[in-house]
Amino acid sequence: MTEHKELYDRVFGLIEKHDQWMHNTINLIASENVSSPAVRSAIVCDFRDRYAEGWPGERVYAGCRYIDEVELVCIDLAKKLFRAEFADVRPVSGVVANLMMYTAFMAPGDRMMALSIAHGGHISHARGSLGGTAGAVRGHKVQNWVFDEAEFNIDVDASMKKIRGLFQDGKEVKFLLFGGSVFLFPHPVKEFRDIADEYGMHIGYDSAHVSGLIAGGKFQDPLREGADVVTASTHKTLPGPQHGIVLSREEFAEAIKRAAFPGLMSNHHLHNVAGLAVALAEMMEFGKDYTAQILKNARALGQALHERGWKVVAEHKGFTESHQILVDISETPMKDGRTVEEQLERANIVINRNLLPWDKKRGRDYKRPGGIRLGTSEMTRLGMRKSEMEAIAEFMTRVVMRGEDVTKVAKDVAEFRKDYQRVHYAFDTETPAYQHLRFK
Ligand code: DSN
Repeated sequence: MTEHKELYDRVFGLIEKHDQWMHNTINLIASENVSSPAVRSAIVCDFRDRYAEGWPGERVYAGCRYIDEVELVCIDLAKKLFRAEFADVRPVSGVVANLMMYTAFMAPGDRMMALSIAHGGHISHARGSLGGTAGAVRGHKVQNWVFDEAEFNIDVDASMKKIRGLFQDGKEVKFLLFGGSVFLFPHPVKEFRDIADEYGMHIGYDSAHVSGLIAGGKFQDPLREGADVVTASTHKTLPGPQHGIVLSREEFAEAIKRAAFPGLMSNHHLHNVAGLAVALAEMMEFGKDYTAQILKNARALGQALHERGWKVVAEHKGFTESHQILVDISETPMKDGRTVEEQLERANIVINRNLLPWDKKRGRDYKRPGGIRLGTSEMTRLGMRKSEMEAIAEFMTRVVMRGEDVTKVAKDVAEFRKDYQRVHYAFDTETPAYQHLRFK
């Protein structure tokens, strides 16, 4: 066997190992999900090898007759699901969707408001000194929303005052961006529509984490509340392929389309557009039930951890109104998010460490933050409900609070997971959730 064939086989061996591990694992990463067998079938189609620059019907490439039809179906489904006048399904990720939004609504260097990373903002919203996409790539001057840490939301009055102060100081603000990566409660979009009109600002909303919940009618409805543009990645609470989407009104369509092509993308991963179309159709059919259960599970997980002595953020507000909960683990025996993340992973429980708003004051950073973020989208998709959330809280408690042997817990987790191996809320509920479709 040649060295190259060995490496080739090794890659497939590692893929198999990963799939087997996922099969035995409780995945609580809030930004992930497991796509349906139908979505997975779509994204391995021949579209993956083709080019189709531009808008359907106006392509730069020949050979797109079926690709165009699929993209038009995808656009149509997106418009229906989100009740949007305009949808562009080309962004290849949530960050590219955000870049399309910045490009369409601002000139390089314009000033914008966004959530700081410590308060849940995404790196693509951040200023240049942090290497954030908005600042480092587009040159935007980023001012942060004033955040009410007790309410875990944007402080409307203080932020309004800040915006007026900026204008008084001659620092014009062009864009108000809502949304983020830690997103427990709906943001106050409608509260800012009047001030946006007064000063001629546009409103954007990054729904990457909550787009599935919005589609299911279970979170806020930013387009109805005053947002001019909504972006998303399509693989978090919306369980599609790794891709992006931009939703808006017809009046902004041309600027957004130009930002996609020729602005930011040559090709736009056509197989994922096919996968997204399938995912959107499944959301139309099953999205309401799916998202209702995600929310119930997030609150149930928060409650179950709280009852076991964990400090879950925003207890007085029922912990969350989304798929996520945030937990301050600084007073647990493990003390920092990285250790908790590593030990839980050894016990077959995958979560991510997360900065808390008050971490910086306590001398912590993202490497050893005081928090963890948990999401219920993927486990809900496997058919789990309240009692399973209690079981998950118990597994986590055994590892983090009681210091039990992680290999013993890992075995118990794998045993528990045996009963949850199919994707629910989908047209095909028979194909195993983590089966690798390999052509031989
Ligand atoms: N950074 C990801 C998250 O976990 O929120 C999204 O890109």
